[in-house]
Amino acid sequence: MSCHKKAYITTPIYYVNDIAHIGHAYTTIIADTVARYARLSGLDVFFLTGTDEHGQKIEESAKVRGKSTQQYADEISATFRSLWDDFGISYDKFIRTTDAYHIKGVQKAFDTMYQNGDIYKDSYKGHYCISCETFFTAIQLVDNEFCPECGKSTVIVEEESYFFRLSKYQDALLKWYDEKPDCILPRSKRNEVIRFVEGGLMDLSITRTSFDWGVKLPQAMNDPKHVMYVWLDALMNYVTALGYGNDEARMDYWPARVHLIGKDILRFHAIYWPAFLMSLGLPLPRHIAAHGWWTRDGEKMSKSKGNVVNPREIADVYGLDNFRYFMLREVPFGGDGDFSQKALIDRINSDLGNDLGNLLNRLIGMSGKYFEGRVESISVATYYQAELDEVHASLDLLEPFLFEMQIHRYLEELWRPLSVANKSIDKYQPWVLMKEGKEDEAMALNGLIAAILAKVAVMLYPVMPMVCNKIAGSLEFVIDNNSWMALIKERSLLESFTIQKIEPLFPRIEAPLLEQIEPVDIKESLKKETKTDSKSKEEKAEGVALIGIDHFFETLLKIGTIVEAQEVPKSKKLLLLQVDIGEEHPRQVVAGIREWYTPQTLIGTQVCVVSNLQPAKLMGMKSEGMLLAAKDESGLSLLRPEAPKAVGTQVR
Ligand code: ME8
Repeated sequence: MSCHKKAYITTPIYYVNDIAHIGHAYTTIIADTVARYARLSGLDVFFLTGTDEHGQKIEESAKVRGKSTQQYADEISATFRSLWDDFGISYDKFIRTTDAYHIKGVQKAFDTMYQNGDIYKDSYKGHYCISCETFFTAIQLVDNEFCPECGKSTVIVEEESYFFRLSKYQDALLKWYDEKPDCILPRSKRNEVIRFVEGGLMDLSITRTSFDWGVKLPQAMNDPKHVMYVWLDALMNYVTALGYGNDEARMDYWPARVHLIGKDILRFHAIYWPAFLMSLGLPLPRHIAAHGWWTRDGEKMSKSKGNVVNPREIADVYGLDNFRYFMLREVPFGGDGDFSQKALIDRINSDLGNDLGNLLNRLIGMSGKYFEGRVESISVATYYQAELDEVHASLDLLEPFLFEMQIHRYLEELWRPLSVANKSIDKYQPWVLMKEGKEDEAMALNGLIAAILAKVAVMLYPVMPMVCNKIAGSLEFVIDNNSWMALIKERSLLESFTIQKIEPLFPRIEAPLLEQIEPVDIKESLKKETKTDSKSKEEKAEGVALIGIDHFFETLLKIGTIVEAQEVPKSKKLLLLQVDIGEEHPRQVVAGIREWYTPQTLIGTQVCVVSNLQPAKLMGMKSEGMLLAAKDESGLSLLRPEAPKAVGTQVR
């Protein structure tokens, strides 16, 4: 270890009202990358993630699903945790705001703020958005009713409440932004925050009485009808995870090196959180880094559109490391990004396949052909000092990019050494060197390429850990703090070694591997459209397109019998079915029903099949039809004839 400086890195704690999507994965993967780099460089890292489980929104989500709030929170929290585990996220602690130590820590904080004169009781009347768990003033509302953040309807809430003296901290906050210009990253975002604070801060209502699912006030307050505002509860996780209010054992990790968040929650982190910390007498975090928003194929992701990108599905099909690389390389930190398979495939084929994977293949080829796989570095500096200098100049620039969250620039700069390597092969042409009897020069060229690949693998490891370990394995070294010191800081080359042949790392992808949006989501959106209306019949007739009978009969629905069923490997959602609909061969149907049916219970049963649908590919498998099904809160049911019907019978 070069030193034992501490680095505390956090993600937001995610609400348990939904399962993880690409946006959550993005924040977590950035944090994981920073944590991995910090460890590699010898820092003593503590990396925190977790789930945010209190508040009215979650109480309501549980109710809708007919579950107890705790049971519901347990289930969804576990899905986040297992996704991060499956993704190899290197977190040191996973906090849940329903954990007893957290609750105790939040109560301690409330008590301290109260003792410091920063909390007082009053009554509150305001427009409240349950979805955002935020009060708004009348002028902030859209059309006098709707939430300016999410567009949903707000409700008027009048209740007794405790308030935090946020207004008292206005000047201190402005001073902080001024003195620490990189406290908010990217720096452009800092101006937004400053403008907001300069506009004047109102005291903040920090308790609620209208629901129960939250942290109670400390016993000493003797006011049992209040629960704490979910953001006070949630933000405190960053210190309760270190033992604040309990054994305080890990409080020496505080202050955080960086809180990674999305831009949607910047205000809470850049205004409320430092004000709370000042009230508690704790130091302020070094950076609050807010990234931008992901859309899909140019559209906002939403469940009703059925276009939410499932990170597990993408990682399964395209490779986790490739997905990580894509997300971090594709958008400048702070900017919005668009997810499309095309953009992902381009990155894999071009940056990864052509520039990186191919270079390793070339080295394996050259060293195998001329030197039986031996690679020696002794004469590299003799022949290729200029190339080495260029490579090291690039590598020296990298670390600050990473710690300032300019990860796209980090990756961009990291590709320069690869380009030096690829160009050197073209320029010095080892086959010509060999022909001219300059074996020493050719060997040194291989040594140069190997050194560049090794250095790039070390620095790329935080972004693509599995791939880089494979590259290191092929070059017979191990990526750790020692090799980071030697190859990056001390500019060493590799020792002599025999290269290990490995399979190509990035096989070329010719066409999108996923072709269809999950049918379940489409039904979900139809269900929503029909549910939300309290409108008159006329309005309804206008809103829903009526179709003629001929139009309906364009859809050929047929009764089929499932003759074979099996699970689709690596997919939690899909089953692969063969359905006999009275044709010469059964139809192959890939159906997103695995959560509700096992293959054994399906074989021999009848279903209703859309038989004239254009074939689609799902997880690389052809699907030649779709099953009709209905899904509500209690699950999904296939539609079947009431009594058995001959296969191929038309449904009309
Ligand atoms: O806000 N693009 O939790 P949350 C990019 N519990 N990032 C996205 C995204 C998208 N489309 N959608 C979500 C909360 N995110 C609170 C946090 S912290 C003390 C409490 C990411 O489940 C992004 O990081 O709504 C955003 O900040 C976070 O998910 C919000 O997650």
